[in-house]
Amino acid sequence: MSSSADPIATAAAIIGTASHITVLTGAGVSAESGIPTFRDALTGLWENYNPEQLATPQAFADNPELVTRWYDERRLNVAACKPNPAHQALVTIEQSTRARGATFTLITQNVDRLHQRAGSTGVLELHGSLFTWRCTRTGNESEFTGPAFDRYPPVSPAGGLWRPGVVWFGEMLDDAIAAAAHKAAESCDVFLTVGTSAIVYPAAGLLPVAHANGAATIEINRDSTPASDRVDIAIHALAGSALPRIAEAVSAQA
Ligand code: BV8
Repeated sequence: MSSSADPIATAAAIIGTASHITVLTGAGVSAESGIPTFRDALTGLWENYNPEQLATPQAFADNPELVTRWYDERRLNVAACKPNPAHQALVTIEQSTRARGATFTLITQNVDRLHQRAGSTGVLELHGSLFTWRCTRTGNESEFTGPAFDRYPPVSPAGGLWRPGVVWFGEMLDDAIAAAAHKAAESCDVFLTVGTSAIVYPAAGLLPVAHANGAATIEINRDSTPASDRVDIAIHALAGSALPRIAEAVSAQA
């Protein structure tokens, strides 16, 4: 079902009266902050690599220097970027949802922490974060928000290697985070997906869970995706323009 009326107004009316809205974001929500999406062609040193070949345990085992250098460069790049109007609009929607006593859950596939820097709270990071690194020997995690490591691969105090605290392809998601995300998908009455190609699982399986439980489903994405013809409202637009319009309309309803 796609609304013939203005889909932004229709989406805002649905969001503004939700009792539990669950949002899933992907790399497209950070694109207007200057962060390349996951499947955009990589530039520079990485133009000869497919990110899905770098984001695996095997790649790290085969070439820990290359993989840790790639992740540390991404960490420094995103640290220099700023949240964009899409991130800020989601904070506005979160705050107005909570102000009327309704529930709001934000799930992200992104590893850039821009939602948190914009003011989102309780963010479920399905795929971890570029700022958390884990010792391969002890499993201990540490936050790194400073300058680049002084060598690659970085060595941990325990004599292991620091690996990025992200979920690689072929790795399981954190059980508690995956369970919380699944619960938020199955218990919401509105599911909004923003800026994701909807091809990475289990993240892409959340929208069908919400739909199966009767939630109204809304997609905001620049391009069409495998989810586009299954949602109630498909808005093909940039997140940085569609979300602020929705947030403004939702706030006007309050
Ligand atoms: C798992 C962290 C159980 C790392 C990421 C074979 C063997 C093993 C597993 C599999 C297999 N075949 C399939 C699988 C499952 C696999 C999977 O789904 N693969 C896909 C490619 C088919 N999943 C897994 O492996 C998961 N684990 O299944 O464990 C298991 C275990 C062992 C064996 C079997 C199963 C783990 C998945 C997590 C991988 N880690 N990231 C890192 O960041 O380096 S996923 C990676 O893709 C990023 O996190 C990214 O967020 C995510 C999804 O991508 P998107 O966010 O959607 O970004 P993308 O670029 O694709 O799309 C952006 C969209 O935005 C576009 O549509 C574009 O149009 C739009 N856009 C652009 N600009 C804008 C915009 N929209 C609006 N406004 C804009 N301005």
